[in-house]
Amino acid sequence: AKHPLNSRWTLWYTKPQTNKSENWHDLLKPVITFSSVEEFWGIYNSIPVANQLPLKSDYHLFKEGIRPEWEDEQNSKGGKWQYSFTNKREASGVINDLWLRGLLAVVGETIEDEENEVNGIVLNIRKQAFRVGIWTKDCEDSKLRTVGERLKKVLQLSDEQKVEFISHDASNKKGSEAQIVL
Ligand code: M7G
Repeated sequence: AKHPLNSRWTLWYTKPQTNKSENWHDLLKPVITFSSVEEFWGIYNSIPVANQLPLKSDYHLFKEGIRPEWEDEQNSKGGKWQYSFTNKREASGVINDLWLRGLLAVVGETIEDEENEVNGIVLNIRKQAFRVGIWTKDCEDSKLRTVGERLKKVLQLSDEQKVEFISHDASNKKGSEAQIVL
């Protein structure tokens, strides 16, 4: 028997832009939707691990029905908790495990209690960093703190390694600053 997850999840992939005529929407595609622990592992074991992905690609794991875009109405009032691993040489040894811990905390819904604030998790592979972000429905400080604190634990960060919360509104403006730092 399969062990059902509490929610259904869709894995998305953003492939790197290879020419300037390709826009965000051409590059972002759903890969697969699943709803059991066994399906999760089957998928996880058949896709490239984090440190084998090409530069400028992303993984996104979101609740079914929510597109991993600011424009989706479930995201538009929200934002993201994020951490950037800027020492890529050092991080490439741990990012596979940390990303898996992130995925498990999201599909197992241990990243929050009963707030139902988390829409998904994103991994960005960039030249300067591996970046992990948890996308939330709202920007209300009181509801968000738990998620930020849990993200720090999931990513095994020290007290000095700060996660920051940025609303999607703010990240669409240049020179945006984090609204909360933990
Ligand atoms: P990024 O991947 O969040 O960060 O955004 P990066 O600057 O480290 O690569 C890169 C670019 O992708 C943005 O400037 C947008 O052009 C596009 N983009 C990213 N996201 C998450 C969205 C989105 O949700 N909606 C739209 N329309 N474009 C996006």
